Amino acid sequence: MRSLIDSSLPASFFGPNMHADEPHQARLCEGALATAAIQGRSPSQPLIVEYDCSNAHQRPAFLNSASSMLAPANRSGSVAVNYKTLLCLVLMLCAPRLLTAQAILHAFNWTYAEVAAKAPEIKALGYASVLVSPPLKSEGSAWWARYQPQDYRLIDSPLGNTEDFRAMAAQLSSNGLQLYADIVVNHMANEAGQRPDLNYPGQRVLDRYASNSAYYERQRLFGDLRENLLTAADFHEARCISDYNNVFQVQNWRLCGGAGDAGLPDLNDHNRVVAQQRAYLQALKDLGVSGFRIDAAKHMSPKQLARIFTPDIRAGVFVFGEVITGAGVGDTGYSLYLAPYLANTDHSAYDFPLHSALRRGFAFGGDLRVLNDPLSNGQALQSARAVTFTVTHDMPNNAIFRGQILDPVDETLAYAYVLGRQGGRPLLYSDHNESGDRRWQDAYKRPDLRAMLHFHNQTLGEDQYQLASAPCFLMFRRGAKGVVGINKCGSAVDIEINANFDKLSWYTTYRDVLSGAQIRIDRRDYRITIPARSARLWLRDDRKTAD
Ligand SMILES: [Ca+2]
Repeated sequence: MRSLIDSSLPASFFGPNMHADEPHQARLCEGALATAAIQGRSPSQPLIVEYDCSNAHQRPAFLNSASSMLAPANRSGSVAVNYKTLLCLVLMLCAPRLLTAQAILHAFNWTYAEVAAKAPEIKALGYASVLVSPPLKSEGSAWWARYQPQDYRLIDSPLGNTEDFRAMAAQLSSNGLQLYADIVVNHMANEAGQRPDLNYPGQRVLDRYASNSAYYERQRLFGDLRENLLTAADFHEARCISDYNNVFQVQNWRLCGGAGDAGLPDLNDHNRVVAQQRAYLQALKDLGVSGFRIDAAKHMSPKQLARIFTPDIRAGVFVFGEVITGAGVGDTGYSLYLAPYLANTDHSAYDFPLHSALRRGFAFGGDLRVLNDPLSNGQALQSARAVTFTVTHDMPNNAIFRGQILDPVDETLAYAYVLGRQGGRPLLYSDHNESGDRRWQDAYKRPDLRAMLHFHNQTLGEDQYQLASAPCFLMFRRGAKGVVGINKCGSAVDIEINANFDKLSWYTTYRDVLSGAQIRIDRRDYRITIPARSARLWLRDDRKTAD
């Protein structure tokens, strides 16, 4: 039984979200600077504003109405300036200049000791944060067993225990890296084959705690390990989801594997349950976690999510949900799940709409122009809330998702797009060959991905402007600092750009971070070549220019 099976997926995804700016800005004004300060960054790090605030639900007045910034003071019509609000506005206007690296390494199924040992290398490669697999009590060596929680009052699994996790958090922090945790709060482990009750952890695990209490007490995050964390009253009805267009079923019934599988017991949102979950999340924050990936967020109601992610839990952390949807605006799947998630939370989300556009654009016979401006035509999430990717851990490892894996060359070209474009927080996947493909094993340190990360980090905050596009190729610039060219077809393309009216620097070397190839604009109609099936990410070589 795999934990994330979703049989509702049609062949393509697409869909817009235009909700994002308001909470994004609101959070910035509510406490972004304070957040940066409390996240324990080393003094050598630039100030990072991640739009994580102490209370994202308290909108500054001016976001509700610009006119409210000037509050009427008396009947003569004079006004009193709200200086706090004015400061917020100034900070908001300055925000793009405070951006720095955001790329997330998904250290999928890595032990916490491995993550700790590689922290300096991960930092040097250009990542900003590391997403680790679920820190909780779980058993079994298969990767999917990490998504079958037995208890979350402690961390103890083949990936490591609380002590390992704490050591990893310290290593990441000392290397200037953020720690994000994959959290599983929709369901508990399917142990129907072992026992008939719904006590978590089961008696066998409780007995183990008791038999080695000194060890387990060292791993304890909160609560009393002599008692159960959860009992039967904490779960929804024991029925399997059968209709993925039925929101009630999807959010209240069990994810099941079919063929009589009992499924994953689905948690309700009663006070006792959400209190335990908030204690868990707070404990992770206390250990140094500053981001949460919400596993199976699609299967949790907005009300349940709101009860868990209260303002105190939400404060100071980046949160993104896994809401796998099968289409965009006008489509049932998008409108039933992803749109409500974005409308009812201030979380970010996996940008499945953009992944759909990537798959359509890079498909044989597909037209890359779908990637010209996918936000404007509803094929990407708003940048501030988008976690972008070319592959998720489910795609190689869950048979039902393997159809979404891109051709290897296309995946690399898609990475060039994701890391070359403006906006979104890229998530890069690296495993230990759990799928057997050998394709993503240690992908985190691929030289081409490292080069693209460098381009991404060097061009943060720079505007994106389309220079040319056709079914086979795309070319856009990033401010005056970079140019991205992607040619997915089997022959080289020569692209002529009019350099007269654009901001690219003339008589200046731009060097491709992948191949070292150079361009140097010296005429209005300048021709740039992109070889077959390749990407170029030319970065202005500021060491040799004085423009
Ligand atoms: Ca549920």
